[in-house]
Amino acid sequence: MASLRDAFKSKIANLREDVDRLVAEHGDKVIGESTVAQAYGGMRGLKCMVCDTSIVSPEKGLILRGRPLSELTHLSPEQTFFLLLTGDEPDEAQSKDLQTELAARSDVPGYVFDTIKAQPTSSHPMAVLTMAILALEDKSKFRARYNDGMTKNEYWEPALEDSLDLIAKMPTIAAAVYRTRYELGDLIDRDPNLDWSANLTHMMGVPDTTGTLGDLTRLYLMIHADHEGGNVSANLCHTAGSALSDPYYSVAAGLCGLAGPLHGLANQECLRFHLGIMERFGKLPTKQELHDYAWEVLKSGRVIPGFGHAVLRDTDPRYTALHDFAMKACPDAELFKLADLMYEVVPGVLTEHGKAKNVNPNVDALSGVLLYQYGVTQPRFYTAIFGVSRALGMLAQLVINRAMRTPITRPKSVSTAWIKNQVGAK
Ligand code: CMX
Repeated sequence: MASLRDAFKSKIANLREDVDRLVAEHGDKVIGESTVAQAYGGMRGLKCMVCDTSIVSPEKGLILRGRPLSELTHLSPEQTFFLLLTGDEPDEAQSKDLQTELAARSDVPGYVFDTIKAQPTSSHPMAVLTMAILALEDKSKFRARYNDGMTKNEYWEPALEDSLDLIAKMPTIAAAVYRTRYELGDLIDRDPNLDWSANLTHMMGVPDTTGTLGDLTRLYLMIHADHEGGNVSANLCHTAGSALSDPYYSVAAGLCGLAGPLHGLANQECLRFHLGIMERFGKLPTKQELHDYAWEVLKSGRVIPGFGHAVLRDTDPRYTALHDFAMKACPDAELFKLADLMYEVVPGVLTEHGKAKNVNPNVDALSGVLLYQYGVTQPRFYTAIFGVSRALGMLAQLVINRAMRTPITRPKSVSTAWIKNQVGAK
């Protein structure tokens, strides 16, 4: 049985050889072009970076290591990290080994809790989570080894060490942010009998009234882990890491992007949107009422959170995974019924509106509803839970990039005057 480290190590030589040959033999071949619209339009669709952990197909959605998400939702988040990093699903012994390793690394130094407690309760949980991760940076083995001198070939080893340390501590840190930020009393110790996911909600102090809280947490943390390389959080982590900023800095950079309302914060916005509707109508609205309200929102210049996507052009399979779960766990919950009503009404309204390229729901249309239903009733915390999960994907990508000796990111920017000159515009 090879541990995660050995399993990944055994792949590196082949990966390097493969890519070195590809670049040597085909380095000058064109794989895409960039247009003026892309340069001004958030580089949408521009093929200029590599990510082997997952891809997002506009029609099929998330595909992890060549397999659609729908085939993989049985995996725990830790097993997903193994898969993302090595390309292989871990066997039972490897899964157990990784669990044990994460448990052994889970202690968080006291000064990290002090950092969390020092922030005012007005601070957003994402800001506090990011600060807490930066407080841990002094423990970076990557930075220590770099300062001592190491070759490029060795970068991946301390990068993986830092990644495992950080992943192991993320639930404890996030739970401390939650309990401190919402003044819920003393911090709760990790339960050695629970896995990485279940420990997060256990340490948050969320009561498990149905015995299925662990299942929801595992699913939530699994489906949010990775979404190829170009999304804001993964891209920011990648760019910071390419400068050889260590994994703590790099994940913090990614989380700062995740905190934006068009990206990870959409889950908070979406739940607030749902609660706002319930408050306004005092009951489940009729289809007509929801239709009119959606139009009111659009006319006021706001977006309808939980719908649309930069890459997807169909219903997000992460939404489908959560929907399947909700159908079993809370089919009669009012908020779930509202989410279903939104699914019936909003795509039509967005189609009439005529702007959004994708009128279907994304993961955020349901993720907050489920958390709320299970007793996590503070929407501002939702993105922090997303962050715990997204750290897995960001770090798998980062370790692979250090193993592949990926150089510093430095695309070329051009000026508007240059573009005008280039295309012959006045
Ligand atoms: N409500 C209203 N308008 C929307 C919309 C929505 N849900 N989705 C897209 N549009 C609008 C855009 O704002 C844009 O308008 P302008 O031309 O006036 O700027 C137009 O439709 C075209 O946008 P697009 O090309 O379809 O989508 P983008 O790639 O620009 O943006 C996204 C993608 C996700 C930011 C956008 O769909 C949105 O704001 N959705 C709501 C927020 C949300 O749910 N975000 C979560 C994304 C999930 C994830 O990060 O994985």
